Amino acid sequence: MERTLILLKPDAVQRRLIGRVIGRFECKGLKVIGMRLMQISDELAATHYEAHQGKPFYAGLVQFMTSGPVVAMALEGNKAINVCRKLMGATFGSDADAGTIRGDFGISDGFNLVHGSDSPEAAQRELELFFDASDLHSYDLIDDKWNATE
Ligand code: DAT
Ligand code: MG
Repeated sequence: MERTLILLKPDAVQRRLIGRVIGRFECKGLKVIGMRLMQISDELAATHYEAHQGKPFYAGLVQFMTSGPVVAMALEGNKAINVCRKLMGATFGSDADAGTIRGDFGISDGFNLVHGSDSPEAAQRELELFFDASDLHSYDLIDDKWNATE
């Protein structure tokens, strides 16, 4: 089982899409093991997106991510990192396939609704940035058997 960090970005919150976006992840079989509505500080945005520092879109990205509350979620499931990236779709809304979150709910390139960790290393780093270990919950769901790896 893998864990990944998902952020519902300020545009998802502002556009009242929280429920529908979380529903996509739940429908697929991912388990919510942590969740918080929060305001990202400039410092947290800078750390989270440190790989993009110096790029032309960086300042706008930090401004966007700190412009209003986000929903941070820790999700768990079989190959969760890659599965969530596929559910999200391509980075830009204008490129993302229909059937994906970015493809179905937005057309903007920068305002693209969701973040998802892109590797096991990133997932571990990002989960630690957004959650204390005590705020991640291990629990059984009645359909765990049907979402198992085999
Ligand atoms: P992703 O969010 O799909 O992992 P990324 O990590 O490459 O994409 O970039 C982080 C965010 O930065 C992305 O969600 C939107 C924004 N972004 C990336 N490339 C951009 C670009 N060329 N112009 C504007 N915004 C961009
Ligand atoms: Mg990324």
